[in-house]
Amino acid sequence: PPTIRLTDYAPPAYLVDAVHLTFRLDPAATRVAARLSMRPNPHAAPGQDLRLDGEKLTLRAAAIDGARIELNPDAEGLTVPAGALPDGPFTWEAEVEIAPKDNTALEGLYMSKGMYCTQCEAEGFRKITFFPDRPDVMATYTVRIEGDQPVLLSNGNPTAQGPGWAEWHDPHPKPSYLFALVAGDLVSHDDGFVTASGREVALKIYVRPGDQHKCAYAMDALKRSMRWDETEYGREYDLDLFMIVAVDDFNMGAMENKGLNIFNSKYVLASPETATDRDYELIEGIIAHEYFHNWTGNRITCRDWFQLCLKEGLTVFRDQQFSGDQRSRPVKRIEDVQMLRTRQFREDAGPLAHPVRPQEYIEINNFYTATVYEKGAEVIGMLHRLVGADAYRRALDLYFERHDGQACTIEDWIEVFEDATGRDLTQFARWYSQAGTPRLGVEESFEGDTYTLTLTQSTPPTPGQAEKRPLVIPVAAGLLDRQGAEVVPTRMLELTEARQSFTFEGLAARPVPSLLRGFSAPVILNRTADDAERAFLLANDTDPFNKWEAGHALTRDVLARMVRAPDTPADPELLTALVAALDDPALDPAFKALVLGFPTAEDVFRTVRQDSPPPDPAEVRVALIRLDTALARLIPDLPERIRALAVPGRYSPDADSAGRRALSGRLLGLLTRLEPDAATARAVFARTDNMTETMQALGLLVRSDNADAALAAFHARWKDDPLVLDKWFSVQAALTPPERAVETVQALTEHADFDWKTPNRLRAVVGSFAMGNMAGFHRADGAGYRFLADWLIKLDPVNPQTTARLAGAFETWRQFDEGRQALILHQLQRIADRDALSRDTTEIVGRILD
Ligand code: BAL
Ligand code: ZN
Repeated sequence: PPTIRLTDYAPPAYLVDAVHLTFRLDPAATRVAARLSMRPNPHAAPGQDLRLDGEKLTLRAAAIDGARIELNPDAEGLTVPAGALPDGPFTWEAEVEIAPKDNTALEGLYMSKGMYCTQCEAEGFRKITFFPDRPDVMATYTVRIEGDQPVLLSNGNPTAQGPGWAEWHDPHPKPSYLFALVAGDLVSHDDGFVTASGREVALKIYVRPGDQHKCAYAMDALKRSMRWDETEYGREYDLDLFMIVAVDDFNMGAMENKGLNIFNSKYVLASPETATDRDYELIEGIIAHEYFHNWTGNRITCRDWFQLCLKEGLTVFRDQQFSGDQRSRPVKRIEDVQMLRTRQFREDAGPLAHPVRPQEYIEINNFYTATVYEKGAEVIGMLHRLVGADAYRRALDLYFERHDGQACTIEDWIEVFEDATGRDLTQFARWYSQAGTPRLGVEESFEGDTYTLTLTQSTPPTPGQAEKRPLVIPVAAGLLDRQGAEVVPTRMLELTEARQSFTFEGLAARPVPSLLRGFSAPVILNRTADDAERAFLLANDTDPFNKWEAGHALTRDVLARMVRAPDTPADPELLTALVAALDDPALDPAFKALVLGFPTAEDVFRTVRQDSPPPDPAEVRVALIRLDTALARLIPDLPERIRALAVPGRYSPDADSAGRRALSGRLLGLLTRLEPDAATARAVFARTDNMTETMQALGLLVRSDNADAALAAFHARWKDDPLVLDKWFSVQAALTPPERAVETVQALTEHADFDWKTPNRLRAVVGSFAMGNMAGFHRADGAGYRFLADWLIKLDPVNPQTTARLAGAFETWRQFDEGRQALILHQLQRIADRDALSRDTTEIVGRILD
C-alpha cells in the first residue's frame, strides 16, 4: 500500500459547497443518492480531472449538470476527466448501493443490533458515496432519510418529517468525516440548555428502549460541559439541537459528528448498579471531549490528517482541564500522567514511535494514538505553562476569531500564539515534529548561599529520526529546606539548551529540589535520588503531584531491587512512609489511594531492565505480591479502616465518595493478601449494591482463585446487560493468575456469550489479557502470544481497525529476553505472512517488525 506524506499535500482541485443526500435504507441494499454543488478550487491548478473517493460502492448512475455520464470506478474511487466538466460550478449526482449489514469493519454506514449508524472519521464517508473525502473540503449538508425505523437522525436541525421519512439540514459547513446518520428503534432522554446569550437548545440522548434510566449522568455531564466551555473559553453551542446516540458496536470511544455525537454505549450508560466510579469518570470526560470538539475540531477543523493533533491534542487538554475543575486537580493530573506513561511513553520507546504530527502514514486509522492525543495534550499544557493562563486565553480567543470555519494546520496554531504573545515559538514547535521521550538529567552544586541546578536534555533515537535537537522544556521547580519548609516556591525554568544552569541565591543551606512539579513536561526525569530523599519528599513536598511522584518512584525502585535480588526484603523505610501517608489527616482518600497504589508490572519491568537483563514477568509479579503482603502486615486494623471509609447513604459517583471507595478497595486488596479464603472480599461481594465495590471484590476473588461461585452469580444476574457482561469477561482476562490465564481466556472465547464481532466484547477478553495481564500474556511457553496472534488473524478480515490496535500489544517485544523475543517474532511473522492482510494491520505489524 502507498505511503501518504505530509510534504505531498496539495489543495483539493474541486470544492463542494452543498451536499444533498437521500438514503433509502435497507440492510442489504441501501440506496444513497447524492447531489453535490461543486466548483473548481481557485487556489488549485485549473483544468484538473475530478477525483472522487469511493470504496465498496456499487455505482448505479452518475450525472454532471443533469447529463448522464458513464464511469468505471476502481477499488478506491473514480475519475471524471477534466474534459467532461464545465469551466465553472457544476452539479455532480450519483446513486450508489451499499450493504450496511455486511459492513463488519464499522466504518461508513453499518448496523449495530438492528440499528443503522455511521462512523466517518477518518475516511468512512467514501463508503457511503463518492466524494472528495478529505477534511479541507467543507460543505453544508441537507439529508433525507427514508426508512421504517421510528427514529431517523442526521446532523444539524430537523426540517421536516412524516411517516417513514425525515429531513435534516446542517447550516454549518463541515468536512465529510463529521457526517452522521442514525436510524433505529430508539427512545430519548430529553433536557434543555439555555446558552449564555439566552438561546434555547434541546438536548437528547438516544438509547435502546429500557436504557432510558441510564442517561441522567451523561446528560448532567453534557450540561456542565456546555456551561464550562462558555465560562472558560467563551464558546457557545451553535444549533437548536444537540443529540447523543449510544451504540453497542463501535470501534472508538465516541465521535463528535456535528450536532449528533455517536457514542460507544460504554461511555453513555450508567446506573449505580451497573457502572463503576471509573465508568462515571470516563463518561464525564468523554461527553465533555466530544462536546468540546464542536469548537475545536468542527468549527475549526484540520486541513489534512497529519494535523490530527490540532483538534485532538487541544480537545484532550480541554477535557482534562474540565475534569480537573469538576473533581480534584491533583488526582486528575496524576491519573493523566499514569496514563501517559503507560501508553504514550511505551509507544515512544518502541517501533511505533512517531511525532505528535506524523510525517507519513499508510493507514490514518493507525494514528489515533496516545502520542497524537495524550502527548498532543501535554504539548498544549506546556504552551499554557510557558505563556501563562491569561495569554493562553488571549491566544485561544484569537484562534477562534481568526480561523472559525477553516481547515487549519499546526503552523496556524503556533502563529496564533506567536501573534498573541510576541514570543518566537520556532524551537517550541519541535515538539510537534520530534518523536521520542526526552530524558532530563540533573546536576547540583551548592556554594556560599547559591544553589546551582544544571539541567541536561537528550532524546533517544526513534524510527526514522536518528538525530534529535534540544526542545523547549518548562521545568517547574521548587526548593525545600531540610526541615521540609518551602524556601523557594515554584519557579518555571525554561530549558532550551542541551545543557543549562539555573541559580538560586540567598539560601542558608543546601536545599532539596522538587523538580518537574505538576509534571510540567512529558519527559523522563533521570535524577538519582536516594530512598531517604524520596521518603522526605513524599512526606513534605507541597506540590501534590511531586508528593505522589516521590512515593511512586520510591515504590518502583524498591520493587525493582526486589526483582533483581529476590532475597531483598520489602524495604521498611518505604513501608513506614506509605503507612504515614495513609495516616496523614491532611491527605484526602483519593490521593491516598494513588500513593498506596503500586506501579504497574510493566513499569517495574522497565525499571529493572534499565540496568539489568530483562526479568521474567512472573518474577515481577512475585515481587509485587511480596511487597503488597508486607505492607498489609504492617497496617494495623485493616478491617476497621475499611469500615470507616464506607460512604453512608445512597450511592453517588461524586469525586469524594469515589475517592473513599478507591481507598477502601485498595485496603481490601491488602487485607485479601492475608486471608487465604478471601473472606472479606466475599462478604463485600455478597453485600454491596454498587458496581464499584462489586468489581473490586470480584477482581480480588479472581486474583486469589476464590471466584467460582461469585463469577457464576454475577453471570446469572447480568447476562442480559452487555456492558456489565464485558466486565465479567474482562476481570477474568486481566486478573486470572498467570499459570492459568491463557486457558481461561481460551475458554472465555468459547463461551456462548462471547460475541467476537462486537469490539467491546473482543477487547474485554483479548485486549484485557494482552494489555492487562502481563505475566499471563508473556508466559514463557509463548501460549499467550499464540492466542493473541490467532485472534488477530481471525479478526483482520472482519474489523481491520480493531485488529491493528490490538496488535500494538506486541510493540514492546524487543524489551524481553531472547526466548520471548523469538516466540513473539514467530507470531508476528505468522500474521505478516497472511494473504490479503488489511492495510491497517500490514502497517502496524510491518512497523513493529522493522
Ligand atoms: N475524533 C475521534 C474521536 C475523538 O477523538 O473524539
Ligand atoms: Zn477527539
